[in-house]
Amino acid sequence: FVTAIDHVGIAVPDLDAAIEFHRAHFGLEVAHEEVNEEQGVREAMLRAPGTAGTETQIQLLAPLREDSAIGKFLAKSGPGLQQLAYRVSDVDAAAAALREQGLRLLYEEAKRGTSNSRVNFVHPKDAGGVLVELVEPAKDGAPH
Ligand code: V0V
Repeated sequence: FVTAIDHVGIAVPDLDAAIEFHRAHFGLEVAHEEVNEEQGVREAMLRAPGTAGTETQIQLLAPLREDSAIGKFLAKSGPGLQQLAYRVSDVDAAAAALREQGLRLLYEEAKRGTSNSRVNFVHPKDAGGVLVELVEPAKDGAPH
């Protein structure tokens, strides 16, 4: 049910500084930026120049609060890779299939992710130490 690697998420203390770092050293462009209050993040999706935005992107995640997922991650592990996100066509079906296989999903129901996508997560302890996100993109056709 995985159709693509949607994005790789990096926890950063300062979003603007991280955007500038990835622009200056790797030439990545900002495809999208938003605040997700529920997840406690200010975030940006970055893409390689000239790509439409359907390719794998880099998600920079900065905490809005210390007690958010990213705030806790930074306090414990420091800046770095925080998540791997698989694109799926149906997040509810994907979550149900993985639950059936004995993996713990973090949410009972999918939550709102970037650009009105629907997301759920596999617990990192059930996925080889990797926080795996499942992303069902919004149906409006906007890539991100
Ligand atoms: C924690 N652990 C991780 C981890 N976070 N391992 C790998 N990758 C991570 N990102 C380890 C941690 O070191 C512990 O291992 C163990 O899991 C339990 O951690 P904990 O400290 O007890 O738990 P918390 O309170 O740090 O919570 C961890 C989870 C939390 C994964 C449950 O971060 C969470 O709910 N994440 C899902 C939401 C999220 O990440 N939102 C921000 C992105 P030891 O020490 O016991 O061995 S928002 C987003 O992605 C959006 C909007 C989007 O893409 O659209």
